[in-house]
Amino acid sequence: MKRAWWKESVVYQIYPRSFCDSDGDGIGDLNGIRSKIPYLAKLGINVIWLSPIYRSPNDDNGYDISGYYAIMDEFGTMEDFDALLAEAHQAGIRIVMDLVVNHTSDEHPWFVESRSSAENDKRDYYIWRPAKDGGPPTNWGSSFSGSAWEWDEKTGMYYLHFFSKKQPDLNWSNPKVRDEVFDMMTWWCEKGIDGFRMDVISMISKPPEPWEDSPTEGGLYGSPWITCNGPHVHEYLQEMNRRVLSKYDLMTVGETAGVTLEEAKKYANSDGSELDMVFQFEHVGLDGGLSDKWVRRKMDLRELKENLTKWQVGLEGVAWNSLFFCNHDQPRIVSRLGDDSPASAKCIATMLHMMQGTPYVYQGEELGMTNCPFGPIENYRDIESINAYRELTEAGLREKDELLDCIAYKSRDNARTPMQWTGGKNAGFTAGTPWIMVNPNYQTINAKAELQDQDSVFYHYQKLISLRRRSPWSDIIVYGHYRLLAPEDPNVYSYIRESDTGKLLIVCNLSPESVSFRIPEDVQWSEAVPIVGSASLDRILKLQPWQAEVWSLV
Ligand code: TEU
Repeated sequence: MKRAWWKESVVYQIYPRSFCDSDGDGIGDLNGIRSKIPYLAKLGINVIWLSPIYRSPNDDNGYDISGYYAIMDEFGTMEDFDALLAEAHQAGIRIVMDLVVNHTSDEHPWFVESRSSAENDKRDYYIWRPAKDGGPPTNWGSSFSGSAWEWDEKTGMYYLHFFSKKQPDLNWSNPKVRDEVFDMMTWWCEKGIDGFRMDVISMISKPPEPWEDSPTEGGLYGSPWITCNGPHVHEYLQEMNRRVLSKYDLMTVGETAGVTLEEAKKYANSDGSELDMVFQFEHVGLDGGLSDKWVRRKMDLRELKENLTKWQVGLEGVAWNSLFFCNHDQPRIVSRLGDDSPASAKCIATMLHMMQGTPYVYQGEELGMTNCPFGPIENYRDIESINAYRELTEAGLREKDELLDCIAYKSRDNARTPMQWTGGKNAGFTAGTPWIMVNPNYQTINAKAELQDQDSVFYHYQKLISLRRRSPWSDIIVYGHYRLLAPEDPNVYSYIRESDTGKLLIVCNLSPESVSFRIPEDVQWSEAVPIVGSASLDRILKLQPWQAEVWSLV
């Protein structure tokens, strides 16, 4: 298997708006991030993925870009970015930018021109269509509720937006759009960045025309996810690779909503013609996926083991996995799969970080930060949650309290509460008024307290990262073969990792109960050396709630 720095890395995702505010405006910023480089170096990560920092009106918190060559006013200046990049590189940490090119903000100059007249030379930078039967061209819905088509009075046509109406979709079939995007990517690469996370990159090639309505699946509109994995998406990415990516030493990861294992083998194939890896979402859809997000189904461990194993085995030697449960769009995994306890946070982390693939740690995950008790809908800030609540209750499709309970469990805002640095005012995030409420548990869950506690979640993540990046078992953890054990066990996730340099056994009791677990007879057990945890070496293990163990078997 080809070796690469990005396969041997651990990535830390920063949502700048909520990470660290240096100037007291209640919003995180680049200088705040720079002040935390020593903290990140101590954790041991070696790549930062920055959620968008470009100029934006923040209809979708930066995922609506109005200027690709400028820094968002609230986050600072281009000089602040240059200083951050230099300091991160000085600390041995690479910086990967968030590339949002499926759509722009409606305040981007391209769209301002495009909507100014049907004859404007940027008209075809976006997707305009006439009304059909007096209404939108299709029944497609936006991921943020409402129709995916917005009527524009000035030129008497609709434009397409699979996200908010302030996020018009770019027309990737227009070679001038591809030229603009590739030029912008080159400009950032020439500044010395180390890669891109590509926002909804599986959506850039729209379905073949003529466009038809899509199934409403019990909702008011057709699913927006029909546009995933479109007919030309791989052509566009191969062109991007030829014209930009192949010219630099980059890490690239595609956010590929709706991707299947077979499609992932194309996006992240090991011949290097497209991307290095993708984010797939099947595992985080097991308790309610893209189309039925607002449910509170429990994540079943056997289903989770089956799905993660499918990806571990399916991509081995063919492509590369990204390993995540948390990001700025997902609720906190310690609340979703764990029971909010530090023990459950550590157990889940061990289960994930010993797998094959590049792990992603989302800000606060290394502290065991939990979902937030927001209460009324007025305390939320996320356009997706707010719009869903309004649309589904006004249409009578969902009862208010029941839907609010689901939003409390799944809202993206659970991941966007301020990073908890201390037990002091606003958790040490800002000296001002935070843009979103601070999780009330900040006095018990915060970086300052955990840095003083060798048994904290922070030091457990530090150990897992160290095992992967610089230990006698690094080669097995990064490149070793994965083999699932005990697929039917409802509480324990156990698997083997092995390469020609050795073999590891991982056993995680992902339940709040004490359980027994029999080490399979074919596992050679007598010389096992514990490297995480310290269970006895009996063949029948007595595991405490959330107990996770890793042994070297040879
Ligand atoms: O997310 C794409 C996406 O599918 C999200 O809607 C996500 O899957 C969903 O919220 C989970 O329930 C990307 C960005 O990560 C997200 O923050 C942006 O809002 C979105 O694209 C539009 O840029």
